[in-house]
Amino acid sequence: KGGLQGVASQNPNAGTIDVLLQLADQYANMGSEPWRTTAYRKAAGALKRQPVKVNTYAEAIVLDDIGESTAQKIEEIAKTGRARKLLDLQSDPIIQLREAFTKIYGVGPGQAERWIAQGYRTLDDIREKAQLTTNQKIGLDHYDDLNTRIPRREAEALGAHVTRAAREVNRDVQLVIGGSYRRGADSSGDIDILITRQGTSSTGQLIDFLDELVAKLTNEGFLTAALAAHRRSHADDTNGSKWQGCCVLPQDEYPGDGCEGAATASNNDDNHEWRPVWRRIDLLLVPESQLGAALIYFTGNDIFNRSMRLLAQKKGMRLNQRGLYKDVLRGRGNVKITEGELVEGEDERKIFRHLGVHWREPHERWC
Ligand code: DCP
Ligand code: MG
Ligand code: MN
Repeated sequence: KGGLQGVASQNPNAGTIDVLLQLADQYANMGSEPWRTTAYRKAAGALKRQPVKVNTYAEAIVLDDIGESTAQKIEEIAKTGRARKLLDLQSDPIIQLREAFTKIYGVGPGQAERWIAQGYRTLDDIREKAQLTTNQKIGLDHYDDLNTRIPRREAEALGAHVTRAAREVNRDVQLVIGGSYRRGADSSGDIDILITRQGTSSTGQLIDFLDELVAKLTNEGFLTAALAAHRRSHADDTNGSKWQGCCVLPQDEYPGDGCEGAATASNNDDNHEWRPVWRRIDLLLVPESQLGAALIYFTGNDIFNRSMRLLAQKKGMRLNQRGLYKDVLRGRGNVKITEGELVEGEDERKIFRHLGVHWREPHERWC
């Protein structure tokens, strides 16, 4: 992650936001002090909403979502163009190593830490000596590709390819590209595709379709690997309704013309020779009755989602990727006892309305 992620570069705080997001990413990789990641991301969101440049501690501290230490950072970045803390973190060799290891798909901060403790110092050490899961092997074999962001035009073409294939399997399915793409990002880390069909009320009604679609796309070479689903929190359990893997856009479908388009789109290769670029893809089955809630969840971003769930909780309701529920019985420690009664699942706008918040277009949901 990191970088400007779709922040219009004419935003007066774009430079500060970029440094704050890099700090957030650093702390995310470190695994310790996770609240700092949240704090920096929220502060970046607060700055994004400002029409003028925030230059001083005093100007920053009065904004929602910005605390003392972050306000100090904002003044430092606005004045010097950088944050000392970030430079310190970036120049620490162990931190660099941790970052290099966690950039392997399927490797979290804990795994990276263990490998460092075992004395591994390079990706080659990992390749030769570490015990790797299937996902980690794929992540290591396609390290550069999977760490390159997908330009918006390529994401569009990937979505079009999957949509075409899906329609060939079943004319009645509808596909929506969600995730950062739906929020309008210039580039995405992966591509998230929601798949639904009119009249469906459970993912079971779509499973056969998914099997057929995955088989078709695999046979034609578009899908290049299936990733083992990682364990999710039980609250999020999607029970086989999510398929995660890798894909490659065929050369002649790259936006632009032929080889040149492909080379620019994948931003490597000086000699303009085409080579397949592996991308991460998530296919998400969504029954029509849950489409609105799923659209909210899979559009994100994750911080926007968290605040929507919190808001629901404050109003005695519960929001998850299946719907908005009321009369949820909670016991000690806010543990939910009953699922509650479904208020709305199908219509995204109605969910906003029931929560009493004004509608926010996907591109306004950066936090
Ligand atoms: N999501 C969430 N909480 C998480 C992970 C994901 O709420 N811990 C939701 C919000 C995300 C969406 O799922 O927007 C898709 O997840 P991605 O990891 O694909 O994130 P994005 O698509 O937003 O960004 P990227 O460009 O990195 O893929
Ligand atoms: Mg995504
Ligand atoms: Mn995803």
